[in-house]
Amino acid sequence: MKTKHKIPVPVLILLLGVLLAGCSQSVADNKPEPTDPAEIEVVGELVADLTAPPMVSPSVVKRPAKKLIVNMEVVEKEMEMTDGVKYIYWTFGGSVPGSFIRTRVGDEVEFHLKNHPDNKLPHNIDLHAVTGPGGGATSSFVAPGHEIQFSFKVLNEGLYVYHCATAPVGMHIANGMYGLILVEPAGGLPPVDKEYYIMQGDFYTKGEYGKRGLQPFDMNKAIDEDADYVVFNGSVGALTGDKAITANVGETVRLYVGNGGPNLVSSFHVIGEIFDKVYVEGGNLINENVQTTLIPAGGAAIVEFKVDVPGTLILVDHSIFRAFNKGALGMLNVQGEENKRIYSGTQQTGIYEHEGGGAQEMPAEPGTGGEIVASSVKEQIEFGKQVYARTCLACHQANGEGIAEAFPPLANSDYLNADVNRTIDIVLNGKSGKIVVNGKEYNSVMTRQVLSDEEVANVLTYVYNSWGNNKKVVTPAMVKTVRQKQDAL
Ligand code: HEC
Ligand SMILES: [Cu+2]
Repeated sequence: MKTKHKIPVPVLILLLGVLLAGCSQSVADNKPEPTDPAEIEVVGELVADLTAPPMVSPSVVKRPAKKLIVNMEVVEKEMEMTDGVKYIYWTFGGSVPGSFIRTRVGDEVEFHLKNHPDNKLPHNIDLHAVTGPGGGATSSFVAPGHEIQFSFKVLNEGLYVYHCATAPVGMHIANGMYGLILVEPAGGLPPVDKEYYIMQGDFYTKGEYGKRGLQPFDMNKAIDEDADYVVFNGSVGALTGDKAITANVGETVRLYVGNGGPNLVSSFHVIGEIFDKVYVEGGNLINENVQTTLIPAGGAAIVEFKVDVPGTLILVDHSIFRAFNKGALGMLNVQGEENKRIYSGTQQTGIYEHEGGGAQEMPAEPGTGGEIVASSVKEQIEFGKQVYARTCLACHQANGEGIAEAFPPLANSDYLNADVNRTIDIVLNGKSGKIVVNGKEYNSVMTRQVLSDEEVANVLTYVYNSWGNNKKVVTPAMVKTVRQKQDAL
């Protein structure tokens, strides 16, 4: 409010009266907010500015609580895990971790979750910042090509993980379906010079670390917690070299650090720095002068420090083989004047380079089937098993047992065994409506699977030759015939 010193009091009262009567909003801005966040009224609407890691959107600083519209799309896509190694990631917003969401206490989030039409699977979202059933998961289950909307009021400040919670949950998380949502207090967090977003995750692939080609997810290794890759921001080297984060001497740096898991706990450490402040577990408790902070799977921490000397600071999981042999290593490049009073010494580069998998050979053959044509039924079954693991397993489960009421069994399925062309057609074109499998009724939707003739032949040969089915062999020619019939219609 503009007030000058020498306005007579009656005029001031009059002015105030006019303001009160005519402009309720500015009054709302000035009066203190209720202490119970549930009571905070929202003022206007805002579309959330979502950012891919390692960037974060600007602080909410002094903005009032608003209706905050979050538009997030689930995208399943192939990206690089490390040189020559590809992986099919499932992402919130196209990146691992998913887009950073910045809110403040009292915001009313209107969440729009879209599942891209080319995706193969249904997904949902569980936000740890949500007070309500499943953190939103129960209200957000969405099939490919669909959008779902749900709303929640942001009550607790802090840094929270969000993740997919669709069965099999571990697999959705292991494929990269996690991210962070920050809830700032009214007035925002104290200002700093640089802010970054980093999230650790562990990955499980059929091939060992560094084995080339498209590597499918390995359920058994995941259950054994035997990670091939432990990385920051989704891949080896996502924060090194020219992708390192940066700061200048004298600046304060705040890192929003999360751990998506699915399995491993992170001993987060920055080589060459001491955390001046840690918001322990992402909450309100502040610890000072910390060397290494523990970040549980499904948890987060905010760390802050001032960078005093130039050089490269190394971000690691101090379970140190993960850093130097599995990828959990990032870099913060600090530029500026040396300060010999704080640190003097030769600056060497290259001491903390990632070592790679060590003794692993580089095999010549590509990782999975698909592009290679199977030369025998045995090979068809072998390649088909891989297609199954990355395409069908999530719904029909590891041994074709399905999930009661939702996904019919492929094991010993009378429906499957009765008609091979109908089965091919289901894989090519999807299936909806009522069907009866082994005496149980299902009325759901299977989406069209985007696979080559070769892949369909292999996966069905695998299915028919597993779990008590009738051992039929499906050839690419049979798939082609069904596809052509469909195209002719
Ligand atoms: C997104 C989940 C999902 C995925 C992925 C999926 N299915 Fe299905 N599948 C279903 C659902 C749901 C039905 C039942 C559809 C209905 O009720 O009409 C079904 C039905 C079937 C059936 C007929 C019923 C039976 O149990 O015999 C076959 C065969 C089948 N799927 C094979 C596959 C194969 C092979 C793959 C992988 C290439 C696959 N499905 C991928 C969800 C899925
Ligand atoms: Cu998911």
